[in-house]
Amino acid sequence: MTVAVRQCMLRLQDEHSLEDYEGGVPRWCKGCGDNAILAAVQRLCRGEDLSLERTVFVSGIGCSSRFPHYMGTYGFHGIHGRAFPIAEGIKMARPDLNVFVNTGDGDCCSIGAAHWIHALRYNMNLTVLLHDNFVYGLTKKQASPTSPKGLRTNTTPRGAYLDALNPLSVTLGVQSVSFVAQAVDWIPQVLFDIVAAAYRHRGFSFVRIIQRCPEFMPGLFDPWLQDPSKTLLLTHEDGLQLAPELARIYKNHREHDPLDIDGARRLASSDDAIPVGILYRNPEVPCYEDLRRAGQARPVERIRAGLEAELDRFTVWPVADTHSGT
Ligand SMILES: Cc1ncc(C[n+]2csc(CCOP(=O)(O)OP(=O)(O)O)c2C)c(N)n1
Ligand code: SF4
Repeated sequence: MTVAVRQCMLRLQDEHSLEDYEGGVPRWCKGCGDNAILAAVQRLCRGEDLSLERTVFVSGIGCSSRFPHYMGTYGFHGIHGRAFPIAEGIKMARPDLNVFVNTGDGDCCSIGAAHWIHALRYNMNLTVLLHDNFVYGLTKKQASPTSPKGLRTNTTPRGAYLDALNPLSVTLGVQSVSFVAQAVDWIPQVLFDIVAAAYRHRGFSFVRIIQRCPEFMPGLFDPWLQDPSKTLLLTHEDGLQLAPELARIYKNHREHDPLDIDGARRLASSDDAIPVGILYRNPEVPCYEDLRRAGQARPVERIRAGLEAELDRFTVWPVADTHSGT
């Protein structure tokens, strides 16, 4: 069913069903963590009753970047590393839209790294999901900036030489950062709660989701799945709140105030248990689209006059022919 037909039908409905947010059938591998992220996002859209025609998912290139195809909303499958500028352009033109970005660790932290830093600085109201599987999945196991030191890949057959880049620490180092969280694909309720908090934050909400790639990194996170004490859940009345069932399993949890940026930086760089929750949130950081009063309609006449003036600069006007007397 096309988006247009679907929209006509939806106008007759009061609210959306989960199926309304489903797009194509996902082609990710069995057990790929991207499936869990998709389920959490579709649940969020349903819970918030987001309108299909006012919601757009933007991605770069990679397995994770196939995300927009699997949503029933609008989407833009961009080019490698360029999801941020595309999303920013959409937000500038249409600040009323719900704009999500899905990006892989290669897409965001390698080829797109410059765009990532500047997007953080601009703090536009975007919900950004970094699907971090520690490897380039689509191109069949090449090292990414988040690959663990020593990882053997097709581009590092003797093992990766460098320490991994930490996306949380990088993000928390940018002056106008406004929301940073970390989730893991294998605790679905917490993943959902974090994605929902990111969506509700007005500003650039950055969620790093540790995502399993069973195809090229099999068993990498088995120790964390088998031993819940290796995951540190961050709770707070203004952050994540744990359901009693989860609190019984994940006993390693502690209070962390999302306003505490020094605490957030310490947690981000800690080598102990994986911190999961909202590390930092500051709703006071201004959004670039507000500073620039984005989305103001420009009258067609003004656009036409501007284009005419620009074209006139390059127009070669015919020179009067003095010999023919014209
Ligand atoms: C300019 C450019 N360079 C390289 C590529 C090849 N390429 C496609 S996807 C990709 C890496 C994807 O890895 P990641 O962003 O981590 O996503 P994943 O596939 O793991 O989800 C690369 C290098 C490309 N498509 N375009
Ligand atoms: S290669 Fe890895 S990241 Fe890509 S779809 Fe398969 S499991 Fe997922």
